[in-house]
Amino acid sequence: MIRRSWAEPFKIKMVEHLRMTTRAERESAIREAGYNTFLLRSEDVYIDLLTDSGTSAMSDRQWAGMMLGDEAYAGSANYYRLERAVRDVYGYKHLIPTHQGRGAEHLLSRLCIKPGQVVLGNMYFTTTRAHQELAGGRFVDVICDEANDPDDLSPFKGNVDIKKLANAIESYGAGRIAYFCLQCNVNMAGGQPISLANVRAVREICQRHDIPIYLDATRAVENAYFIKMREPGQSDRSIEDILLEICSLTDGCTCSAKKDALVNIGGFLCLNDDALAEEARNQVVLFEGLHTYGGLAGRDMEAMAIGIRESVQIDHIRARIGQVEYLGNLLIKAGVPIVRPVGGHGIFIDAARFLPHLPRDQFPAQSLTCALYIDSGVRAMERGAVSAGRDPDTGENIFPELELIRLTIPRRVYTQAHMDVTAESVIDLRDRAEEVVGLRMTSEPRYLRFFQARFEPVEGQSVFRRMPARATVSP
Ligand code: PLI
Repeated sequence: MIRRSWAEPFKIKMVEHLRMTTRAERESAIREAGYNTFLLRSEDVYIDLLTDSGTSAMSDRQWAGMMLGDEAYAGSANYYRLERAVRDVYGYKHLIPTHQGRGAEHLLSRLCIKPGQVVLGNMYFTTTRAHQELAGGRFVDVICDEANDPDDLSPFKGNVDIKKLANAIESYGAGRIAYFCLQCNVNMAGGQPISLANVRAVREICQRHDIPIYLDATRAVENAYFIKMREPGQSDRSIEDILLEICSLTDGCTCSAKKDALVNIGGFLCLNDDALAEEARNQVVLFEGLHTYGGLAGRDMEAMAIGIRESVQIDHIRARIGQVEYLGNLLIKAGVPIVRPVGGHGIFIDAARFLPHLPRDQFPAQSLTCALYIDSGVRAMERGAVSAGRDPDTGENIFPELELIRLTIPRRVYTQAHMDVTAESVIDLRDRAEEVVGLRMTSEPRYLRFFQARFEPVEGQSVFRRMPARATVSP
């Protein structure tokens, strides 16, 4: 049978113009931004692959829903529609809306972590771990070893290593473990999924030791798609069905609705336990807003309710992940070192291998994001030592096994031609990688330093050792 191509299940009704810049303008913009792509102005960016967070294009139905915002302070109709959508799609009993994912992480960490406790999980995420640490906890990683090998082709590299989990429970003692933090499509590992069989196994062992599991449901829909496509026995099930089963194996979730759920702002905490939910509803009023809006406008909740239902439609998810795969395949074909298999929300380039001449303490991934921006105006994100930050106990830099940059694909925003231009720029850079110099950090914020840290090249005035002689792909 001939395999047919996928195409987007939508057509474009409105466009947003992009400003074209010259290479000289980009050199100057990145210098002013302290060689940190987070500090660029978006008007200086051509193709913005910084993040898939809050950058989705909303549908006409979502925009129409915005007009149905009930902006009552208490008891907004949109809250109840959101509650129904979350119950239908994720299946949890109690919903506490928050302004975005980290609002939910803050609440969960305050509610469930006592100082000195540990949180186990399948790889850290930056904001999630920061809130666990602020609450006095420490994160312990029990992800499988395959997650740290960009070339390992295992289909579920987000899986928990059950042996590591059992060892951690034995060495810390169940009483010292606040909960298990279960990541889906593990972001820092390259968007790698976890299998349903693995979630069931984690549930079984945690239940035996009375350890609750809280899901980070931020990209759980995309994870459910990988389960359908890759896990034996799952191909006939719907995304909705698989997602409901994942959630049913956990005690609640935090979620950034800015990803899967196709909105520009929003998040939520879900809990099954009545008493814990009551406490969360009480505390949310201190930090986010009343428990029926959690920092969101009524219109935001309406857009989220609609986005949640759109997110599980198979045509949408197939095209979304298909586009990521398309870019990944262009780079794989050209021999660019990326994390494989291609994950759900972006392409992760192995910067340590891309720039092997740069030592880790010169932040090769950070340098590569700058070089890419200068070359073509494509904005990527560092996901290596800068993101990993410092050990909260020793203050030493953490050098994670993976030193990556992420080309993150916003949902329903860019075309295949944008992917082609991006791939051409990456491939061109790979061919003159030795021209890229390292960076030193000149200013380091205390929390989540990757957002606001500033850098300078270790030599010269640019991340390029010398201006390339040949023409580039300036858009
Ligand atoms: O950015 P928030 O506060 O809505 O969500 C935080 C958050 C929680 N979990 C996971 C897995 C995330 O990826 C996440 C945010 N991610 C961002 C901003 C990203 O660029 O990946």
